Amino acid sequence: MPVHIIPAPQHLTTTSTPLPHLTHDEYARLTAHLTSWAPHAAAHLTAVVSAHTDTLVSTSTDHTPRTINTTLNTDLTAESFQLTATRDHIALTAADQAGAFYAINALIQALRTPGVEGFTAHSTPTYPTRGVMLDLARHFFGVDTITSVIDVASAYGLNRLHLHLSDDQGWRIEIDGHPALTERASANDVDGGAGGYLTLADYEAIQEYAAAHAMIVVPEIDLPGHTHALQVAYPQVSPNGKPREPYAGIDVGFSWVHLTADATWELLDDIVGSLARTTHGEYLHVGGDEVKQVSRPEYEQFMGRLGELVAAHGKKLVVWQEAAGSPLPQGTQVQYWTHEFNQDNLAQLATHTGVEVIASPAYHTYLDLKPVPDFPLGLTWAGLVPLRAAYEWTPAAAMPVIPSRMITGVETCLWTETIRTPHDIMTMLLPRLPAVASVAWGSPVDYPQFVHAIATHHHTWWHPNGWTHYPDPDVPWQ
Ligand code: TNX
Repeated sequence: MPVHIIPAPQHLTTTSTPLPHLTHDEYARLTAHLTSWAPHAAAHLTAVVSAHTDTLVSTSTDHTPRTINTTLNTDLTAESFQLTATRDHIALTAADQAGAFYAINALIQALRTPGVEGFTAHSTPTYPTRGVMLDLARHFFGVDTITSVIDVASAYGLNRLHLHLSDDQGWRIEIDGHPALTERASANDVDGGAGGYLTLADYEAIQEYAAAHAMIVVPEIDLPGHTHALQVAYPQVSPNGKPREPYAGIDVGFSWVHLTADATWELLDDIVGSLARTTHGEYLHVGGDEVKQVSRPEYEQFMGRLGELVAAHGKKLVVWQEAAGSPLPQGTQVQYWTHEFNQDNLAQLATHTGVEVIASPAYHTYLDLKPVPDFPLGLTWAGLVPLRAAYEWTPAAAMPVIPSRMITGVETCLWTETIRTPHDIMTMLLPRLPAVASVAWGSPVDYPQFVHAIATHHHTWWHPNGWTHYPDPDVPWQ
């Protein structure tokens, strides 16, 4: 059986001879090679092999020990790799640590399939930013669930975990010097439930786990709208200064902070400062979406000032598309999510210089939207996102207003208004996350090959890992 790697490599040749599993000795030699220059890939290989020894390790002695070569080649495109795996040798060349991690993923994917043929793959990501967003604000999820999302996302080549850490319903991260925030604004969710928040130690643990899986974390504090919870803790930053009760519901667009008060900017300086100090990656996401009740000039002035604040704390900015047209610092990433609203400022976005665009068109990437009409979970405001819609699209065609040279990323989003458990998360992510991840990688294979790969090589592995999936009717599940 030919190998089916997801995301599919741009170049793949197969040999006709089967690829026997590696023996303990071969894994040990491969791990030792990698440890010297790609320790995360080595550790990942060790972890997967020890969790799945019975299915991944051969005890047979019917082939002579393979030659094993690994090479760092910094002339390759960032995160890319070349991998040959046959009964005689394993040769792995990677541009960097991330490339080595993805090569190991490809090897593991291949070895999961009994009787798979040997192969050579050359694989290079098309978009440098490949993300998954998890909304912790509507429902809160802790470290264990977040690390399982990292497991799934990194297995399919995503390199960014965007955490939506504040919204009307709750505040989800500890901020240095402001215990009141998490004491007063975290114990709530869309059901009026217990909520919760990440301590700074949790946040550090998540970032370390992400780094070990070739991912960075981008925290989002949504401003100036989606801020009801912030105002529950700090009424002095609300437009009228009045106390507020926790909000359990799923409306959007009704809250905003006082845009110019000193109290607002002093608090934001502390919040951005704490996040900047505790975030390893170079980006902070500061929202900017769905601010329906302030004038456009006031909004743009606020976003411009917020951009300066983030830059003063040494970070680059990510914002939702509504912020296009505001004075944004060079290097800002603007995250596109819909063409239903905001046509004017999308046109403005196209004229920005030094700004990048991340493609998150809801119709293809919002995995909180239902895959079929009668699905028990999910929203429908932008229609349905069946598996095919998550796979068959291109960023350029989905965002016709945006010049393709500006597009540097693809991100899939999981909002959690209707998502309550870790099982709900996996059901919405699988099998659609590998589909969006394939678009982000720029995989060349067509949809029938993708669903065949899911059916024959992939889902059998999900359940032993505790990952549930939606049985999309397009997939010939076996
Ligand atoms: C729109 S996308 C939102 C979120 C909702 C989501 C539900 C965006 C920037 N804002 O507040 O949770 O739709 O799909």
